[in-house]
Amino acid sequence: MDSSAELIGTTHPTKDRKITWLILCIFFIALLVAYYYYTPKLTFSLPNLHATIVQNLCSNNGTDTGWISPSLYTEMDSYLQSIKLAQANLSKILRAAHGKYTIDPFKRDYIQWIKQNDSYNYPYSSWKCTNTSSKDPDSREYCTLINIYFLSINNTYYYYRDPSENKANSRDRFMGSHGEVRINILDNIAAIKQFGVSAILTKPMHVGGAPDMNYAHGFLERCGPLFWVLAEYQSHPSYIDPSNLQIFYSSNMHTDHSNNLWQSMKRLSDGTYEHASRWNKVIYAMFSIYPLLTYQSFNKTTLMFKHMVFTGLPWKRSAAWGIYYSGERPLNYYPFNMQDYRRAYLAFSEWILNNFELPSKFELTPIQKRLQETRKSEQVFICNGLCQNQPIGIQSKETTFTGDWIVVLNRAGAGRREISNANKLVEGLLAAFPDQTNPYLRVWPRQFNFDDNLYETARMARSTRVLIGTHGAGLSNTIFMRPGTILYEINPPGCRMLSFNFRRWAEVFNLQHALWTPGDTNDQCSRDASTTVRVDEIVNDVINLVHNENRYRSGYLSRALDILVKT
Ligand SMILES: *[C@@H]1O[C@H](CO)[C@@H](O)[C@H](O)[C@H]1NC(C)=O
Ligand SMILES: *[C@@H]1O[C@H](CO)[C@@H](O)[C@H](O)[C@H]1NC(C)=O
Ligand SMILES: *[C@@H]1O[C@H](CO)[C@@H](O)[C@H](O)[C@H]1NC(C)=O
Ligand SMILES: *[C@@H]1O[C@H](CO)[C@@H](O)[C@H](O)[C@H]1NC(C)=O
Ligand SMILES: *[C@@H]1O[C@H](CO)[C@@H](O)[C@H](O)[C@H]1NC(C)=O
Ligand SMILES: CC(=O)N[C@H]1CO[C@H](CO)[C@@H](O)[C@@H]1O
Repeated sequence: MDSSAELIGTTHPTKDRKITWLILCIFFIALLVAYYYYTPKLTFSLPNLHATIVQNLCSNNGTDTGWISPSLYTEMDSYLQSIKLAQANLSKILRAAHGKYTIDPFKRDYIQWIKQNDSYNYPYSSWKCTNTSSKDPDSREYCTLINIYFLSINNTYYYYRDPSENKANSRDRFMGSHGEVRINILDNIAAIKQFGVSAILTKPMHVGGAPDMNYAHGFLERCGPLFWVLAEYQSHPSYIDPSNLQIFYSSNMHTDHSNNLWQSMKRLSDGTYEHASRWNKVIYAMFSIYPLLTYQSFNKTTLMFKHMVFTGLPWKRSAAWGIYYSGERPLNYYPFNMQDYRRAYLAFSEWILNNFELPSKFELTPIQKRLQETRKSEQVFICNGLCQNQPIGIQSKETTFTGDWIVVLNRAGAGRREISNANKLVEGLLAAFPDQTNPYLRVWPRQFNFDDNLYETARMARSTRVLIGTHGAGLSNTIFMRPGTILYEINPPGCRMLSFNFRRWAEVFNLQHALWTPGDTNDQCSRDASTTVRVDEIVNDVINLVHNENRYRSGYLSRALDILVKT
């Protein structure tokens, strides 16, 4: 039976029914009005877009959950709390705030002087190696050696063997991050005694070769694995305690990168060294609060290293070289599984962001938090080509890297690997994403290039949602982009295969990857050539990718967080 008929009853059926309907209608209208006025509104308002055709990104038809799923938001929050706790008491010399950073003086208590007249009893040496998860013999283990003597006059290391040590277990070769290091075994210390030990280096000393000055190789393939293995060595998988580590470049720094190495290093009056390049200098200050030493730091004296740390060859741990690349890089393996790489580079990038006091990849901006708390999706207006392509709002002269950006990365004027019509591409994107006041996603209003200021670079990349750029070292900065954001790679005609490299990095960094390249497989690839892009194709791709980012966001972030905290 119809329940309304039952309610209405039996007297004066027609008139009563009309009145009842009227009352019900008024009641519902009142409800609607009340709802309209009393529902809390977001305090930012969206522009009035009469007469323009726009796509409203991600209207989820009332099933909004916020910027990401509520459960993930909670998980991310507890991750952030735990990191804060774990790292609260680490001593550091890097200070960052309000868009600037400074490096405090290095600590000096790494060296203990021995007076020649002191009776010094020469302790025995020892060694211990621990296997890593790599199966490659050259990076299978990291080793700690205790009490190693060093004649800096001729750059020779000595292991003073305890008579009780099993000679069959003795070892005189260890793999450093730059190659093999030979340690001479001594059963009689007289050879050292004649010179006399003048100082003891008390901190664990990582022994390695020269840094690679190429940003992609140096930053991703040297520093990345260095972070990874030192964090493992110190048993804190997501950070390094810089008060418990010093770095020493052995004589291999001479041969590692031809003769020009010393140009990138500056010798200070006390024999310690400093990196000349900004990015190396600042990353060094994250690794250690003690000064950088080389085999030329010791004025030809004899010393003892209390702890030396050998970490195996780092490029055997690099995630990049999955295919044999025309003989230039004959490194055709991935010794670890993908999850290990994802975890290692995620931890590396989080560690750098944290050192710079920049927001973690798992931290929402204030405006994203507001969306989260009010359970609204962001709204980004996309002009699909039919609307008047007028930028809305003031054309941003933004130079603070705080929003979320679509960025065209280009080395304008460099003469190699350029996008020749990058300005047209920026204009096309501005027309498609016309709202320059949108607090969620905007187009960086001109071409962008990174420089060697790692702080600014990390800040900008952390705020980039879509990075469009040609194959090159600048794409290394995608390491700072949030999981699920997009690397849009552009390669010159015929150079589709070049993408193997940054495509692989994008996978390692938990990003989405897209590729645009003109021409076909018969074109000769000239990898430094300029590329003229078809703007409408790229703009269309970007519109789709921005939709995808929104759809996949919770999934990517949640996987990344699982990798980081549950392994
Ligand atoms: C940090 O240091 C403070 C003061 O010494 C101490 O109370 C606190 O427990 C330490 N926190 C951690 C996480 O070690
Ligand atoms: C070491 O001791 C000798 C004799 O006691 C003394 O003549 C000499 O000056 C001392 N050397 C140093 C460096 O203190
Ligand atoms: C490390 O692995 C190698 C090769 O699998 C093995 O021979 C060696 O005993 C292992 N060392 C340790 C300390 O587990
Ligand atoms: C370094 O000097 C010591 C002491 O004179 C000598 O025994 C050793 O053979 C030298 N090492 C090299 C590699 O020349
Ligand atoms: C080397 O010489 C410099 C300058 O005299 C001095 O400051 C430094 O302590 C010396 N280092 C060693 C290890 O003797
Ligand atoms: C019921 C409802 O509001 N449906 C809308 C859901 O979103 C799509 C795409 O924005 C609209 O086309 C539907 O009308």
